Amino acid sequence: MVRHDILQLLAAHLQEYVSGERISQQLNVTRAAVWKQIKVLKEEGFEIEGQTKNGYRLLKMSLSLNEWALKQALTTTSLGRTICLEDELVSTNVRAKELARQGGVHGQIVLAKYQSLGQGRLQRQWESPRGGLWMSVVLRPDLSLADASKLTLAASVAIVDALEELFQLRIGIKWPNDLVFNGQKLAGILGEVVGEWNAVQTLILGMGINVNFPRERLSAPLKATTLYEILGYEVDLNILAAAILKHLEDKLISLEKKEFEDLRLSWLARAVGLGEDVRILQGEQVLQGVFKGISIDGALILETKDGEKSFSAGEVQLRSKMSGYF
Ligand code: BT5
Repeated sequence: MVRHDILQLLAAHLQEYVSGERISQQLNVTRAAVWKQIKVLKEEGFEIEGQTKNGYRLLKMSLSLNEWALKQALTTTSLGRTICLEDELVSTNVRAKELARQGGVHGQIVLAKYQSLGQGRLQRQWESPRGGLWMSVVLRPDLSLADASKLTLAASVAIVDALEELFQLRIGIKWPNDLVFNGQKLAGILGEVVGEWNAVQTLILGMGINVNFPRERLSAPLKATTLYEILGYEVDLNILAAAILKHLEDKLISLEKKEFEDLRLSWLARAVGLGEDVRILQGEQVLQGVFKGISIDGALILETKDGEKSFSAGEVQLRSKMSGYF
């Protein structure tokens, strides 16, 4: 893609002028075509100065999603090596499922700058304004069905690790996979199996993180926050996506080697409400007990007055005291 080639050239000479003539000769396109692509890059958020005499100078990379910038940031071997980035999609999970059915490769990712109908679990909606990281990964892991369910836990920990690594933030995990900061939801995960439940070959892991936008872009009743609210500045979505994918890939490799203990411990270290009195909603039923931990297969362990019980994700909802049990 000519636009990416121009970017490559400018980035190789960051802060320096590269003449329009040189770009057009090197890439074998007209000066007018160069000018047109530079204009698009500026619209995408790249700060590029243009001078008739000296040419173009890249002053600052864009913070918004860009395929070329994401590829530069990636340090993975399988995840994110094939990228589908759209300006707008109904839902990245929906597109990822389509791609998976058409034979999409393991590790392929789907991103959208805006989702018109982002999905949460159980037919709930996920609000997805511009500036967020809305990403789905197509996974064809070498895992059994039971182990595949651990991938949503792996995704939670991967996001938490990436946020800590990049911004020294400590994010809590509310079982099974809500990421929260001061009791407000920052990110959510939607894992879906493509095809038959008893023959998992493909899993779609959708991750939604509220990043570069103010809280007001989300509807008022939500107990939600954004990274922008927490940090007070905007961050590079490409670097964030790449960091998450790297952490996720490492965890996936451990799971494929049947190593779950590290993941379970990392998850527990961040768990909200651990050791506390919680309520579990199972349809209409409410159970009370102490949140003891998670089992080897990722189920929540509750100590009730009738003894220990375990619940798998999807089946129940957790309500902690901190969130006023709701
Ligand atoms: C989730 O569902 O938390 C999973 C969200 C997954 C979203 C990603 S984005 C990329 C990929 N493509 C998709 O279409 N989806 C995935 P759940 O636990 O059911 O939470 C949904 C509930 O969170 C909603 O009912 C709202 O109450 C609340 N909510 C909706 N949008 C939110 C937002 N942006 N931030 C915080 N809370 C939100």
